[in-house]
Amino acid sequence: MGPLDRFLASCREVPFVVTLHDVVQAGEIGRSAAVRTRPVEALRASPPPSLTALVSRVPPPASFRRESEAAADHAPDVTILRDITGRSTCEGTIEDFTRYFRNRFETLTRMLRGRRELGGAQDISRARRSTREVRFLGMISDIRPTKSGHRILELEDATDRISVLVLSNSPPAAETFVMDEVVGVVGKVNDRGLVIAESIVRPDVPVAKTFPGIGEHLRAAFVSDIHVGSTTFLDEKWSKLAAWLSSDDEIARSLRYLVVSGDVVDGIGVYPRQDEELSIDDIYGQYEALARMMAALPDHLTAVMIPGNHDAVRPAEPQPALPAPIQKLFDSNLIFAGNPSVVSLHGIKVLAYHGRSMDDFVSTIPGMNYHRPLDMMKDMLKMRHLAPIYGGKTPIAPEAEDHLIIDPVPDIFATGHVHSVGVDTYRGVVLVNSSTWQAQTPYQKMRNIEPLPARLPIVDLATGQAVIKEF
Ligand code: D5M
Ligand code: FE
Ligand code: ZN
Repeated sequence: MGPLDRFLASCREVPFVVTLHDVVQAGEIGRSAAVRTRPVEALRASPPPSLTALVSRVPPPASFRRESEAAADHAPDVTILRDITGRSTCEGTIEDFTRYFRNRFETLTRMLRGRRELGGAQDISRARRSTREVRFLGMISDIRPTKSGHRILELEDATDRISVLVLSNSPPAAETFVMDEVVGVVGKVNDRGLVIAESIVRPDVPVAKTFPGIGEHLRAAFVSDIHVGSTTFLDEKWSKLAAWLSSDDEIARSLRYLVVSGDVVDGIGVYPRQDEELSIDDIYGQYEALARMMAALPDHLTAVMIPGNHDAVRPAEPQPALPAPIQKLFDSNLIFAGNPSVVSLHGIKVLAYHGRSMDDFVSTIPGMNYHRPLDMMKDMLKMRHLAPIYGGKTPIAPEAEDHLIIDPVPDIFATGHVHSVGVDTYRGVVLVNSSTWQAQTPYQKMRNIEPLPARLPIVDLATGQAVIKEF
């Protein structure tokens, strides 16, 4: 047993405090994971490339290029590159947590070791004894202000822990750090064994990439948080959306894919007294209603659907795809994937994540709020982790491999959950937050959360250009 294992096994004194409650709950997570996951299906293997799909990758000569292609002329080309469905192994034991955090630490430090600034990084145990400039990597286990307005970060690796002073007038002071993120530090050790940080390096998206782009203007649209079954589901707005999707509008006709990023129904028993706010109080009834809505969408649209915290799968992330009895209610045109998932659409890598961890960003980072999902998504990319803060509102299942690490860097990163909307880019990654089809709920009113419903972000797969259409 290595030092990191020992340190994790004695978790009472360490940052990711595993209490008896956690262990009991983790057992539950493991059990429900075992019940709910299903075998890998044929869909997950790469489909044989159709002639249409191959041809569509070759850009036509400029003179032939059109502003919009008819999606109906192009076969779907969808491959799930990464998700947990059918691969859950954890039982929620202490060993599982140890293994999970070791995997998270090792994967993120491997990314950091590739950064020039961190060349020759040492173990913390060696860095502590150094008197010169030091470089090391660690997981943040504590963050506290000093009396004079500076900050002290406590960092740990498998060998030791060390205190890092971030002076309020130094460059890293401009950054906000969160518990459990993995960073690299360049600094000098003072005579009291404290490291004065010169720079703090995140795994990040190391270089700005260009959007790969496909040969023609096919598009993908993004929805989430439909909340079918809720009394506040906006059925008239949805009907408008459905009518537009089936219309002759050039953009509508060019939509080849619909990415549905979770909370597709309102669910049952998700929060106290939810029954008072349900128009359909049966979980199958809710998915049946959604299946009818999806079946009414035009055939040229292939939907990929992941679950969210209101859906009928285990709440712990990574969540597997919706279970088979629910999938059976839908047309074959729909592809079910886990939360999160990396899905290739015509070769464009889309990372779809419902976005539950944004609750933890909002409650941890001063100045964050539910209307700034794009800022939180940029932070996730900088940290290369979808849910860096452990032990908050986002339940995490300790899988052998950390599926919440952002790898590969996607071309499009889509979230939902906060019932806001926005599009942006970060170092060449197209960011999409996909609104909601639910009006403000009494709970949101109480928490002062103003939703921005019935907005449809659309991304041109040829250029990465994103627009938002309002209904
Ligand atoms: O989330 C809808 C909105 O409510 C979203 O802005 C997050 C917020 N929300 C949901 N659950 C919580 C908790 N537990 N704390 C704080 N804020 C929350 P939805 O997932 O649709 O219920
Ligand atoms: Fe939601
Ligand atoms: Zn949600």
